[in-house]
Order: sequence, then structure tokens, then C-alpha cells
Amino acid sequence: DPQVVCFGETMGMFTPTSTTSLDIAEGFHLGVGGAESNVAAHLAELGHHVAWAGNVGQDPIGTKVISTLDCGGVDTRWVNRTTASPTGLYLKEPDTGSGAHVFYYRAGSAASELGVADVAGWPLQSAHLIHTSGITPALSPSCSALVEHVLDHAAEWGTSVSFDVNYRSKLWPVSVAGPRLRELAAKATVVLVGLDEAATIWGCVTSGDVRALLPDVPYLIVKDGAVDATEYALLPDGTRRTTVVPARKVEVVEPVGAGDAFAAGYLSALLNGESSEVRLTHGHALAAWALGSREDFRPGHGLFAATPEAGAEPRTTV
Ligand code: KDG
Repeated sequence: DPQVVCFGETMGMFTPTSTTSLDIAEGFHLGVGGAESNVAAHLAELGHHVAWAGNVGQDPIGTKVISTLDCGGVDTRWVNRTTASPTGLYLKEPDTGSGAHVFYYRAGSAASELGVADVAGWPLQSAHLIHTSGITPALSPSCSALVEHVLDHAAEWGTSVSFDVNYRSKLWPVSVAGPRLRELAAKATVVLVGLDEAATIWGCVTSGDVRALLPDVPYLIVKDGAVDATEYALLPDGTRRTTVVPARKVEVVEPVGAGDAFAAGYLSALLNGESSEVRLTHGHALAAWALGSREDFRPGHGLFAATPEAGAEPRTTV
């Protein structure tokens, strides 16, 4: 059975084949992307038995999602194909000066139909870790209920949940997302959040402000982009420990997907029983790869060999 089960939405991802804005692009590359399946693919690359569970449509994009994840070594036995709704899509605009942008075509998608009933078939009780993100509760009321259900029952199933806050402004406003994401994050064992998004949704200025909002999360990781990442650990004996590891300097090609890579590096080290320093260092190492690539993940990319050169100017947030 899988050591890790990731769930959420995975979509067809169109990117222009040249660095042009979407409105004038002529050629497109079709890949697949989704925050949780990106994490799954990285974890598979790192040697973990990991499944991605979710819905795709009975359409060619759904087939492509499954075959791409299969190629990446992700266990897709728990992917369900729905006949009534299509696989979601998104377009990713390269950074032509004003940052990278994404455009979603995912309302009413197969994934948005996920709900509490789906978990009955997933191998959650035997997994060491379940991973999802704050994108999933934004997809539909039934997806929101599903995420809460998993967070509420993980302890009794004997497993833990890792939750990447992943605020997506195109899916829901801060007024709704802020309180909901805080409520969900408070129930998780591992929470990953960018300081920039914590500022947007919760008004936090420092990493310490984030800890003050989520004081009881056993492992809270606040990523301050190109600066550093801080882990706030609350150990079973009540000891509190804070660890800070500076980010690597990298040349940024495209930032989308770097947070997922960080999550996978961190979680892999956590699963392997590594120290706080090693967990954060592995997070930065994988994020550095993703920052230097247009892909969110590339099966068989030879992670540590692809580490960008030291000495480039830090430019963006993870
Ligand atoms: O983290 C990268 C994701 O944002 C991308 O893969 C698409 O899942 C996605 C989303 O909902 O934005």
C-alpha cells in the first residue's frame, strides 16, 4: 500500500512553446499539472510509494493525466473516471515582464465532484501521510467537506495530514478563503505556507505572526521566498523548536510549481526521519530545481544533478 496518498485536482496544462503572452501564442505544449499530483510525482522520484487519488473525466486529457502520472511512478489505482464531467484545464502564461499568470477552465470539472463518499475507496488507513492543499476546498462545497472530513478523521485512521495552504485568488476571495484556510490548517499535522500568501490571506507580517495564528500545528513551515524557510515544531512532549534555513540563490525561469517541489522535499525528509535542518534543506533543493524549469515536474529529471548554479541573484518567492 502507498506510504503517501495525495489528493486534489490535476488538470491539463497548456503553455506557449515560446515566451509570448497567451493572446498571441501560436504553439502550445500540453502537459499536466496540479499541486498535489506535482508533490506526488516528486515524492515518487525520491523513491517513495505514493498514490494520487482524484477524479478525471473520460476524455483524452484524463487519459493523459493518468499516463503522465504513471510514467512518473505515481500509483494511479485510485483515480476515478467520471462520465458526466470533463477534466479541468489551465493555461500558464510565461513571465513576459509582469509575472507568470494562470487561467483556469475548471468550474464543474470532474475533480470538483469529489466528496466525502470518495474516501471510502482510498487507502488512507494504511498510509503514513495524506497530502492535500488549500486548492481542494476551493473547488466546490463537496470538495471542502472532503478535506475537512479527512483532517477530522486522520488521527483515528492512524495517519497524519500535510496541508499546503496554496491560496489561489482566482478560485475564491480572501474574505472566504482566509478564515476557511486557517480553520483547516489548524487541524493538520504539517502545514506549509508562503509568508507572502499568509500576508495576503491573514495579514501576517512575520513568520512569527503565522505561528501565532496556528500555535498548535506540530510542524508549521513558513517559506519566505528567496530569503529562508522556518519550521516551527511542537514536539509530543510539548517542547517547541524553531529552525531557519536560508534559501538557495537561483536563476528563476518560472516560479509556478516551486511550492509543490519544496513540499515534496520537506515531506520526503520528514518521512525518512531526518532532522529539521535536513527537511528544510531538501525543500529548498527541490524548489530550486522547479524555479529553474518551466515544468511543474518532469519524470526522471535527476533532481540533485539539476541543481542551479550558486551565485545567481535571488529573484522570486517560493
Ligand atoms: O502549484 C502549482 C499549481 O498551482 C498548478 O500545478 C496548478 O494545481 C494548480 C492550481 O490549482 O493552481
